Amino acid sequence: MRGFFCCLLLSLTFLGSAFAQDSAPLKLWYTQPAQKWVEALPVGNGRLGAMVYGDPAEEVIQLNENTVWAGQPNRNDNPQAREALPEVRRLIFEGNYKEAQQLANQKFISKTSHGMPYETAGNLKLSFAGHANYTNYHRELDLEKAVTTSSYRVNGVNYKTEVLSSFPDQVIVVRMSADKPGAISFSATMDRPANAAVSTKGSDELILSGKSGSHEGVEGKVQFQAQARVQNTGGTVKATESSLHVEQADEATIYISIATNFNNYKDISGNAGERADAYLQKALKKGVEAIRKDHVADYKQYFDRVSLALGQTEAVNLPTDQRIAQFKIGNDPALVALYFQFGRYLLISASRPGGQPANLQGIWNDQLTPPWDSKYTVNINTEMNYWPSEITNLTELNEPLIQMVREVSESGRQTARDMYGADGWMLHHNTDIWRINGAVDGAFWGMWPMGGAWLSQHLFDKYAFSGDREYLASVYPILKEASKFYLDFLVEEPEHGWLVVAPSVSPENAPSVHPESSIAAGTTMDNQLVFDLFSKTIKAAEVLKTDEALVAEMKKSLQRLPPMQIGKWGQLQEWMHDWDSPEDKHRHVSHLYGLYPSNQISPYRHPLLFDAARTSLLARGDESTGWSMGWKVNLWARLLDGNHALKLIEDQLSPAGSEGFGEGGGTYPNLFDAHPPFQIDGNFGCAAGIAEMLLQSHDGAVHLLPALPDTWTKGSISGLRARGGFGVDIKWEDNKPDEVTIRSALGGNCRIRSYYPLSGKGLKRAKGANPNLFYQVAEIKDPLVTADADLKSVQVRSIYEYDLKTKPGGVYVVKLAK
Ligand code: FUC
Repeated sequence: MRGFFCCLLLSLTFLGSAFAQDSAPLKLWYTQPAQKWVEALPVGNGRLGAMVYGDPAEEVIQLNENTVWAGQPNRNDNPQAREALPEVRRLIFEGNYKEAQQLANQKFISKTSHGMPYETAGNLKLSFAGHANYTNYHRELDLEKAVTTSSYRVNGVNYKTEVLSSFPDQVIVVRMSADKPGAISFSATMDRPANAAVSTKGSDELILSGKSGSHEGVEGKVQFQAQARVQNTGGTVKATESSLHVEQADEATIYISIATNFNNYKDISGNAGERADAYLQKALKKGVEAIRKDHVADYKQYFDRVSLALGQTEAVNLPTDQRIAQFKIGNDPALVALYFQFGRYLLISASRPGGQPANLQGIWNDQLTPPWDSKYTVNINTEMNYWPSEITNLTELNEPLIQMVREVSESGRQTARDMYGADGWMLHHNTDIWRINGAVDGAFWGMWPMGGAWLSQHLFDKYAFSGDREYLASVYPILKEASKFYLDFLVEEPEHGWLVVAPSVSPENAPSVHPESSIAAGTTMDNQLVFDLFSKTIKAAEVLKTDEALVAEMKKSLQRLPPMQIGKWGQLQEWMHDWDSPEDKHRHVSHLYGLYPSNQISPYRHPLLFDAARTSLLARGDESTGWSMGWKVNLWARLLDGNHALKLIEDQLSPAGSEGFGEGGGTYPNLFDAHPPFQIDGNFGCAAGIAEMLLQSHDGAVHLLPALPDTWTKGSISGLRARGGFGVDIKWEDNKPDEVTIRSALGGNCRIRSYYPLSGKGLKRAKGANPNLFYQVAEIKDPLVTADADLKSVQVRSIYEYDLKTKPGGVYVVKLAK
């Protein structure tokens, strides 16, 4: 076996040098049914999710509906915080971090709930008697259609099952066919780990009804109903009390409709049964053919916007699980392209307008109490879920996130007032479907008042890519009120007189000088977040010509924020004091927020900070949790080091070691990211990072192929988006941009940055500052450098910069100068 494996690897390595044609279908496929949940294949329409096992004899289709959450509308602010705030600050400023943390645990952390879990809706189970021995098995997820198929042969008959989750029709459809009439016989039932009962209606419908669980003293009051109706051609269908029996049908389709009583985070007075029924009746009338056709068209309008080719080797002929197994040691660039597109697939399938944003597991969860409740952790994870949305051309899918931010901005006013005596709104490090804003889990993790600041960045960034003023006006009040919170909450620290956030933490990390307490003031990430929030709010106010007095106040505060600091080993300091240890391997790299997703650290404008950020990231190391590696792909892309970014992709695309909790992330056979266990953020983070290696637009110019790995010599990407309304396609050869197409939606100057000289109609050498307002970069303060800092100096590649005047709707082609 071992010999065979080595042999296979050798041949793959050899073939890798000559790329075959780039026409491998975008499919995940396998030669055996799923045995575990992380082998099953996900489908989703934003609201309804299913994990399809593809088992010929005992099929399981695990179901989700994204409003099935434990509990009911509730709040978890701890108003004792307000009185304790001055004392906690005093303790921090005196250096009594342990006591400060103890006090925060007593007075700030929620005394009620710590957030409700997202729950599975249940399972549809299908039994096919006599199908245990099958041949010719194949199972796949087609990313170009968003349909799973399993096919196999039993007793000379070829069977096929397709599953999809339709957004236009709001149902999941399971369609079974065979190449011989009367060959389809099975029984069907539904179940759930708890709190539900299955019954039948008529001869052909299963109904699973239940109520969500109670948790941490909050009674579960979400009612849900899942209906599964069989429609068969030929044969018969009969019902018992809790199951259906189909005999000798030619074809059978199961329409699955699920709904709850959830109206919004304050209101659960809807009628689950009526809703589920309405979707079902509509779908039945429409029929499976039309549902499938509309589903594929609806899905493709998003998916087809971007294509990526990195070249392919013989490895594309292997099943996906085997490709993952040998990715790190073989040569399979097409798996990177597949993983990138799978990330886009997951966002289209988990986040649709009108629904909930993708949670820690997107919408896919088979448990009642999943890891971290599968809620919204906003000190990195929720934001990471949306990193691909703009650059990979899926801007509409931000809507559920924006709506959630709108809602936590309403609910968080009370938190700002009751806990901190402050104006505006705020959020700590977690929220859930009830839009809780209180501090949870313990002060070490939860004493972080920055959730509002980080989430607000996404609201502005959507504008930065689209230039849509009407949209900006619609979210401006949220930015403004988030800023008002910090205007009230910032406090002068005694050493330098800087305005800082206190109490807070540098997410989930404590310095080695006092490892048991993370509580701090003026952490680097907090400073960067407040800088960005104020800068973006000011920009928005100026675009909208409003709030002059507020703008002036924010500008004043900006001057008083701490600068970034470079510490003794040349690192970017994570804390206000030089506490960093080069041995610290913590998964969070919060102080590097300024490098990515923010743009406060530029290779060309701030070489000292750029070097310091690099020193910090090198010390942190590569291998970590899935999401941490996804972040590091982006960070190495921003450090313009494509080879190191690819090394991180290799680490991330290695088989996940275990299903337990741990720091050793990787990828499961179904391409789901492993924290471990499964957490979807790493999928999204890495997909965004792959795009970031090919195109960047945060640093005053559209940078072509900023971090292309040496081994990706030839390839193409089309449909990426850059700030200021530019669409960008790039073909490259010999690692150089060969042909670049720019589509301008808004017009304006397009400044193009490249490591190689370019030519094209209208292309001029760049002069002075970029006049395009979307490319103005907020000025940061010069960093403070420790006197005896061990500074490293990194050579950054020299660049060519060009200006191209564009018109709205114009298309421009630029080529490598020959
Ligand atoms: C943060 C991370 C953990 C995990 C959790 C959901 O707390 O530190 O690694 O991802 O969120």
